[in-house]
This record gives sequence, structure tokens and C-alpha cells, in this order.
Amino acid sequence: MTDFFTDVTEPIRYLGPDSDEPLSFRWYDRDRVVAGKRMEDHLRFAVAYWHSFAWDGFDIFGAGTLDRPWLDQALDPMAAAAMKQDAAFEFFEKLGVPFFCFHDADMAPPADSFAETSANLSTMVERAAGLMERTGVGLLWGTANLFSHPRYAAGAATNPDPEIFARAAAQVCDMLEATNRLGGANYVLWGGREGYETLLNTDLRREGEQLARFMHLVVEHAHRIGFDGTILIEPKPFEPTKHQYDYDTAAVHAFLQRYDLVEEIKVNIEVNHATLAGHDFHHEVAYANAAGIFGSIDANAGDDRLGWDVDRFPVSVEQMTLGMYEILRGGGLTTGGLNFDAKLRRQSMARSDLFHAHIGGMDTMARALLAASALLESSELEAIRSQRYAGWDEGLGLDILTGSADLPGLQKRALELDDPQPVSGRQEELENLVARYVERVR
Ligand SMILES: [Mn+2]
Repeated sequence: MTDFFTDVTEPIRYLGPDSDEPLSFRWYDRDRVVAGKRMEDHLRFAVAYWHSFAWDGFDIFGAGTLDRPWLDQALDPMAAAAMKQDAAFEFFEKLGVPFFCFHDADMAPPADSFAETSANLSTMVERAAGLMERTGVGLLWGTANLFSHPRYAAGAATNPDPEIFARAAAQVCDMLEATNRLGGANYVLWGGREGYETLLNTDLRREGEQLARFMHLVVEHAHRIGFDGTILIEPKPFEPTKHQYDYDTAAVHAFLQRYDLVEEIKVNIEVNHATLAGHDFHHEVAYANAAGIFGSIDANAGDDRLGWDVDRFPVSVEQMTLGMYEILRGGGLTTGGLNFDAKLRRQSMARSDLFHAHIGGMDTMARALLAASALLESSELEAIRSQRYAGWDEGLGLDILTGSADLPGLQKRALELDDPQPVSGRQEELENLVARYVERVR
């Protein structure tokens, strides 16, 4: 281990819920078996390179506040990238996470020409391969940054200029190959600036077709190079554009079906994007599972009073329990994981703050896993749910679903029978049931 995070000299250990040691896990016990699987294998935690190492705390009102010496513009860019990479792997190793995630531009400095940018990426990816080998940390997913450079101001795949589409395709080709080289479990396409600022200059039909064509190029190349991970789209309703095309899971699902991509691409659901779209986090997971396109999670949180993407670390066990419950109901995370696409607050300037943030996020998710798993194992909710729909499994319900009932037949039936009576949906009782499981976690 190198020595950037000098306040944290030992790997973070599990000390149990009664521990008062701030630099310890109280709930995340990686080898504890939960429903037949180690906690580490359930949760598949990943640290995000960008917020944690490529962002210095700047916002639109002020300069960077965080201590990230490798972002000093006076340094040689490749030497700075190496310094950043060493600090990142020191962090992954001390925290004890199995995975990380990165954008091409986080790891390797973009240069004036594509050739040099591409060469920088190769160099840094080979260097990362060595650090991954030494530390045992894996890649949950890679992605290309198709939104920071001014060339992408009007989008990448949806840009009105095909030259910019082509440049974005070249960048994704490189990054897909880099992800494959590093054994990435997934490749993510976040819509970046795929959306519009005004309809006055936008051709919606063309932009949809361009985006679909881009996705097909990515899928074809993934097959060509033998990438066996999952390709994911990350829904987001707005920001940076006024309207993002990958608005939510339902919009992405419709897009995938329309353009014959539904067998090839799944979703990476971000908690704060779900809430910005006006949904609960667990709604997005449930929808993705119902549609068969659930992939992975960006674990973070918004702020109930703020209407923008604040990317806080998750702190609500209640909210995350409902999300974890839907994840487990759907069969759990397979190639996916829980990536902390979350950033420190701007005043969290101590190097150790990055540890406290991740420890809190991991404990929140671990505790949510325990509550959700106990709830699922008890079958209490599932029993009430299946009882509620029992009428559809036989007799009238089955006749309707299988097509043996027609409209006049149902009319005749209604004329002969008494009116059906509504029953309780038991919502408050079920909310109390969930609360009981959250309270009793041990
Ligand atoms: Mn994200």
C-alpha cells in the first residue's frame, strides 16, 4: 500500500453494530452468509473513480476544495494519472471493496489528437491491470465520457453532425476494448448529453434512430471481441440537458423494444436519477425486473428538498431496504453490483472523509440487505401478495387471461351474479410489517 491516505493505516474491519470506532464496519461483514451467499457476493460494492478521485469539489459557484494533488494542472498529465491511480488502488484496498468503475477520461488524460488520447488510455489500462492483479480488485464496469468535451455539447450519438457521432464511436470502441481487457463485468452507456435543450432545433425521430444505431454498433462489437459482460444504459430524466432521452426505466425499455435491442441491453439504475424522474428507487428496480432488464445499481441518494442530482452517499436504511427487497425478489445482482456514484460534500476536505462516506454507504446497504433478506425469507409479504391475486390463478381469472372469456360472456355473467365486493389493500399493515424487519435487523 502506498501512503496518500495516511490517516487510515489499516484495512477497514468489521467490528459489529456496537462498535464506536468510526473507521470500522458495523454491518458490512463480507464473509457473513446471508440467504446462502456471502455478503460481499450479494452486494458487489464498487468505488467510482470520477467523484472520488477525478473531482476536486468544484461547483458552478466555486473552485475545488478537496485535497487531490494529482489534479494540479502543472503536473505532467501521465505522471498525475499514475499518482491518481496509485491513490485510488490504495483506497480500494484499504476499504476492502471487490470492484471499481471508471470513465476513460478519469483514468487517462485526454490529449489534442485522438491517437494520443487512445495511446494514453492503453498505457493507463495496462498499468491498472497490474494493480488489479496485485490487489485482487476487479472492474464492475467501464464507460466512456461523451459529455465533458465541448464537441459533445449537442450530444454524442444524437449529435446533428455525423462526424461527432463517429468520434464518439471511436472513443466507445477503445473503452469497450479496455473494459474487456480488464475483465469488466459490465459496460455502461450513460446518456451523457443524449437529449435536447430546445425542440425548436431538434429532430426527435432522427435522434432516436441515431441513438439506436449507436447501440447496435456497440452490441455488434461487444460480440465481435467476445465481451461476456452485460451492456447497460443508465436512465436519467434531465441534467445536463433539459430532457434526456433515457428518461426512466420504462422509457429505456420502450426504446430497447422499438429498436430490437431488448435482448442485448439492460439498465443501470441510479437511486438519485429514479427520484429525479418522480419515482421511488424501488419502483425502478421493480419495473426493470418485471421487464426482464434489471442490471446494476448506482447506489446514492438525492435530497428531498432539492430538484437536482446531488449524488449523496446513501444513508436511509428504510429506502434501501425497499430497493434491496426488489433486487432480491428478482434474483439478486448477477453481473451487476452496487456502485457508489456518490460524492463527498464540498466541505468534507479531510482525506479520511472518503472512508467515512463509503463506510456509511456500505453499512447502510448491508443493513438493508439483512432486513430485505429476512423479510423475503419469511414470505410474509409474498404470501399476502399472492393471496391478493389468487383469483387470477384459477376459474374466472384464468379464463380471462387465456382468452376463453369474451366480452358478451362477461356481460351475461354480470347480469346473473351479485356485484363483487372490494377488499382491503392492507397498506398500513404492510408498512408496519416492513418497519418491524428494519428495526429487528441483527
Ligand atoms: Mn450514475
